[in-house]
Formats: sequence, C-alpha cells, structure tokens
Amino acid sequence: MNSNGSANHMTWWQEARLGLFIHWGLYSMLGGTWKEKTVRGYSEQIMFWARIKEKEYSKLSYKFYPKKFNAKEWVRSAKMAGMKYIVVTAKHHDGFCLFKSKLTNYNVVDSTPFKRDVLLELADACQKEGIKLCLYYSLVDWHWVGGAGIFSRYRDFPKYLEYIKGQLRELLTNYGPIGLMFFDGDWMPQWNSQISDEIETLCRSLQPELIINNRLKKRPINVLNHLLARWVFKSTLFGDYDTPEQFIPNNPPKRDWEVNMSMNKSFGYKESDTDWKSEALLIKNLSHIASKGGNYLLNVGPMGSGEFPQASVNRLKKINQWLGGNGESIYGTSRSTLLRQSWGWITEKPGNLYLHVADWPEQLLVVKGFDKRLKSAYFLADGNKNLLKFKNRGRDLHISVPAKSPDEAVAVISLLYSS
Ligand code: H79
Repeated sequence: MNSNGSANHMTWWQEARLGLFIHWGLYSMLGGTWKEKTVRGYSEQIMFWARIKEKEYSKLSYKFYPKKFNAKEWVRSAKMAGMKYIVVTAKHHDGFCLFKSKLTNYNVVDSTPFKRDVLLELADACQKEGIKLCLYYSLVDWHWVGGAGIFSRYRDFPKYLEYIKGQLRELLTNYGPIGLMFFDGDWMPQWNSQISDEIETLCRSLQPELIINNRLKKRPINVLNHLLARWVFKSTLFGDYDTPEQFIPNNPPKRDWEVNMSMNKSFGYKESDTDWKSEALLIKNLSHIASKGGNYLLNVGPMGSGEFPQASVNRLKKINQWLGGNGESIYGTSRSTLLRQSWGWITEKPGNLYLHVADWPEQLLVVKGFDKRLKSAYFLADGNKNLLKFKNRGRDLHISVPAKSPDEAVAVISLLYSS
C-alpha cells in the first residue's frame, strides 16, 4: 500500500527502501589495473579510461572463469543484509552480456570458458529467496562498431536499436518476472526521446508491472547541470523514478527516487580503491534517504573470482545487524512531514514517528514542531521497550535521553501518538 492506501506497480519498491546494486563483468577480473598500472576512474569503465582497444578488451572473455561464483550466496547475502531487490549489470558500457543472448556471441555462455548463464542462476536464486531480480542495461555499447568513445557514432544505428530491443525481449521473457530496468547511457549522441518512448512501450508490453528508471530518456547534456546536480537536483519526469547517483539530494523530487551509491569509490571491483565509507555512514545514509522518501541502492563490486570483497561483506553484516533492531523504522515508511531536525532524520508510519538520532544530544532530545498527543517513546531496538520520559513544550517535544547513544551509528526512537 502507498500513502494513498492503494497498491500499484511501485508499491513493493516503495516499501523495500533498500536494494543491492551489483556491478560484475569482464572488468572485475582486472580490478582496476591494466598492464600493471592502476587506472583512474570507475573500474567498470576501465576500457575507456585506459584506452583499451576493443579487440584487446574483448579477449578478456576467454579468461572469464569465476570459480567461486555462487548465485545463491549472492542473493542470500543481499537478503541477509535486509535488501529486498538486486540490480545486476546484465550489460554495462563495455557491451559484454552476463546472460545468454542469441543476438551476440559476446556473452557469458558463448564466449567464456565458464559457459554458465549467470543471470539465469541469479533469477533462480532470487525466485527461491523471494528477492526481486532487477537489471541494469547500458544503452551505450563500446563493443558495437563505432560505439566506443564519448562522441561515438554507432555504425548502422537502426540495427543497433534492433539489437537493444531484441535483447530486451530476451531479458524480459527468459528470466521470469523482472522488478525493474535500470537504463544508463542516454548521453550517447544518437540517442533521442522518440527511441526512449518506443523502448518504454516495448518493455511495458512485455512486463506490464515493470518499473523503469528515468535514464532511458534523453536528458539534456549540460555540464553545468551535471556539476550542480548535487545542489539543485531536478526530476526528469520520465519513467517511474529518478536516480541521483553517488549523492543524496538536498531537495528530493516530488516523485519516487533512488540513490545509487558505491561503498568505496568505484562500482566495479577495484583493488586499489580502499576509500570505504564507514558502516555508520552507510546506516546514516539509509536513514537520511528514507526520511526524504527515497530508496537506497547500495553497490557491491564482486571480484573476478565471483566473491564479494571482504570490506563489502563486513558492511552488509553491519547493516543487517542494525536493521534487525530498527528495520521497522525503514521498511514501508514514508517521508516525514515534520521540520528538519538538527540531530538527524524522521520517518513515518500512520500513528508512528521514528526519530533517527545521528548526533547525540545532551540529556534532552528536542523534536521541533511536534503537535500530536504522544502516547509513548522508546528505543526501537530495545526489546523491553523501556519507556522514555517526555514533555510537551509549546510546539516542541522534549524527550529525556541517556547520556550516551545506544547505537554508534543511528539510534532510533519510536513515538506512538494519537492525533
Ligand atoms: O554504472 C555506474 C557507472 O559506471 C555509470 N552509472 C553508475 C550506475 C556511469 N556511467 N557514466 N557515468 C556514470 C557518468 C558519465 C561519465 C561520462 Fe563517460 C564521462 C560520460 C562521458 C564521459 C564514462 C566515460 C562514460 C563514457 C565515457
């Protein structure tokens, strides 16, 4: 159910609040290194940043044999961490397909010694574990003749469009129900809004319940816009939701949105990239995003072996622990209508406010603009529901809190009220 009390094709996703992004492909084997040199930029784009010729890059497929890949383990890790959906790179900019395609040999079954349809195994595992399988699909394709580079001109572009459509038919027919399609790469010069509309129609005809992101639409390329996006985030009004990348917008759009974010810098596995966000920060981000009514799509870049990096595993575990006590304040909540608070964020359910306290106050927690009749206040993760003392002070609520926060990341206080 959404805030209007009715269900639609977005409902499961709005309630989910947390998903796992997975960037995996040939680049994962390189781990950000080419010819013994660390390459700048996202590792999934190493072909571009290291100026690797297509002929040379595509040979990597002959070495793709991820011994430790286990779809069930991936899906279980996501589920254990409290994620309700996973978004997997079916095809990234390099054009390599993680699924069996009749339209190109450049796929995991036909051009690798591995020969297993990774997507099929993931679809199976997702079905069994009750996790929604979702797909990232790059419109940009550096494998297509003429497709590499920023100002690429695709050879035989109409044929490329047929290729995309054919692959979407495969993806949306052969793998059961797909939760959402995350398109990316609308900056390619030959892309336009008419194509976006056609593809949207095709996808919806194949799976009417499918959620589609905004990036299928040609967005105006404006370097300034891009640079300013962090401060003035604008909705694109295409597809079902907006996709701020690597940041939380100050003023979120009025419609559905989702932040996609890596745990370190790179999305694809990059060995040298040790700039990991702390567990506390990831949890704060989750609270912050939920308080503004958005979803958090947190990324893992599995290694060439098929395993998740240990640093990611540790962070998933921590999120799992936190959600164990505090999940009620995230799943199925909606953005808060209350004023912004100095100590953190607020999420809501009917008759219930959840205070996500990130900056611990001294003795007194002040909730500004609270004019309801409070029935009780307690720490959500406290199994005994020990009541906290409170007082109404004009339009503010004062809650007496212990000297130290019971959680080093975010302590959640549940408020039950009658209006
Ligand atoms: O998959 C992750 C990134 O690889 C992808 N989006 C997330 C989810 C992404 N691709 N591009 N961008 C983000 C930003 C745009 C970068 C560009 Fe370029 C710089 C476009 C043109 C120059 C990278 C390098 C893409 C083409 C060349």
